[in-house]
Amino acid sequence: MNDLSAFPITRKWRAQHPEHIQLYSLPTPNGVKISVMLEQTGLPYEPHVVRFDTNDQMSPDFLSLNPNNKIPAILDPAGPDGRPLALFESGAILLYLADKSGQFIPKDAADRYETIQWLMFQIGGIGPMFGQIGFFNKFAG
Ligand SMILES: N[C@@H](CCC(=O)N[C@@H](CS)C(=O)NCC(=O)O)C(=O)O
Repeated sequence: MNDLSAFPITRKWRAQHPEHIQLYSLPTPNGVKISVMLEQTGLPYEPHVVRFDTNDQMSPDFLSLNPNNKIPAILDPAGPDGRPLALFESGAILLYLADKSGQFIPKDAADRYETIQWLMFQIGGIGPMFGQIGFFNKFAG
């Protein structure tokens, strides 16, 4: 049973597959990071387009999930403890998906923090013109 009705964002962007991760995004540099991660991990997801030309990101339904009016954002019906989890900020979402899938992030604590270090470097130092997926790939395979 995946009841996402408590999340107002699902009123504007209806879930056809409420058992899948709901992705609210657009193919911008920050948006594609999450699409690539979802494709690479194989986690099932349902994409929803947040259109900037109609200011979808400013709509009350979108702001209910991310009050900072930015894509990407996700809603996972099967988050920690089996409860739904809503997340925004590409770095937080990438970490969550890495942990959930057990891919692209090492289990060893030192290697894990090194990966997070480069993730933060990308977010804070390089900005939205690069995707940070490459830093996770260092530990892929
Ligand atoms: N720090 C955020 C930045 C997200 C961001 O800047 N998203 C842009 C598109 S790449 C956006 O949604 N802009 C819409 C707006 O500001 O109204 C993240 O990493 O997720």
